[in-house]
Amino acid sequence: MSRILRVGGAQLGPVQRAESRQSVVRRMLNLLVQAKENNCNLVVYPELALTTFFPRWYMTDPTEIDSWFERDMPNAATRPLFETAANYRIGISFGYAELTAEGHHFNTAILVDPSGGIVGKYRKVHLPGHDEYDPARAFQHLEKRYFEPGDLGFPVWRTMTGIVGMCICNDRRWPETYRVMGLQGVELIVLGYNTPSTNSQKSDEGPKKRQFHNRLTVQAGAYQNSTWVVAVAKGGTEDGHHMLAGSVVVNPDGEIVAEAVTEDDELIVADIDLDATAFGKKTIFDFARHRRIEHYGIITAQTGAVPPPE
Ligand code: CDT
Repeated sequence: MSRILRVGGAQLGPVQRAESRQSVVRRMLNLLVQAKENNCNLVVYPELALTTFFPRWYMTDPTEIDSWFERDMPNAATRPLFETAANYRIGISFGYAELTAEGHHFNTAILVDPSGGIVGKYRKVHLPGHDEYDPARAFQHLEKRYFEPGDLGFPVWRTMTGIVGMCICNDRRWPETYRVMGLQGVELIVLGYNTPSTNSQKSDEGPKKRQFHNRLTVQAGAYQNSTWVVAVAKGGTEDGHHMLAGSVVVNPDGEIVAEAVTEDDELIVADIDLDATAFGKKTIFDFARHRRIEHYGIITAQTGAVPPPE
């Protein structure tokens, strides 16, 4: 049986603060129509796809904060996306801010299979930024204020003929993210990101270096775990803040096989042969043969670096 999936990376251009969920969903539907015309089986959208990247705003009013979150999924705004995707028999994945019935706030992504059912949920583990207003930064990145760290780990799911996992934005910079999924045999990792084009704490770190780090981490994660990775951005200038764009599909050798050329709504398409993950998993990254876990304990025993005494 062929295990070739045609995947669409549905990059979104800027989403302004005033833009409604309904308007963003219309843009997502336009990309879904393009995906249908290209015979895609799966479409991946960015992190926090339904709104502007609101953690750049410092807010204190809980009602205002909660207005950026979704209490149900699907809901009235996103139902057309679920229904159209199911009608087209296309799986989708997208990110949104999740407010649970118990009042917990997460930066979440879901995986929806071609029948329209949610098969997987992931809550962002590595939250970047800070939790209080920081006047020293050129702009704010308040994910630690608005979200709790994800509580679901890094699960993978058997769906769409493969083993699929998710992570979100900053997670892609951490090798642990890929390795935990790699140890579950992951064949395809889908992720969305919202990366500012400059470093708010280092003004000379601009788009060129940020794009280098973006690709470095995603390509390394793919290669070292012999998995496909589809990384999908928001791009362009959101409320005066430029976002990185640069969506890519990376093969299990770590090579880029499709990449966005604009900073706007754009669909990139690639055929992903899930069987192409097997060679690396059987040879250089045959974890069962080559990993030496007796030397890795420190990775889960401590968080910060502890240099040797002087
Ligand atoms: N959304 C997100 O996780 N963005 C981060 C920015 C890091 S700078 C605080 C990223 O890793 O791209």
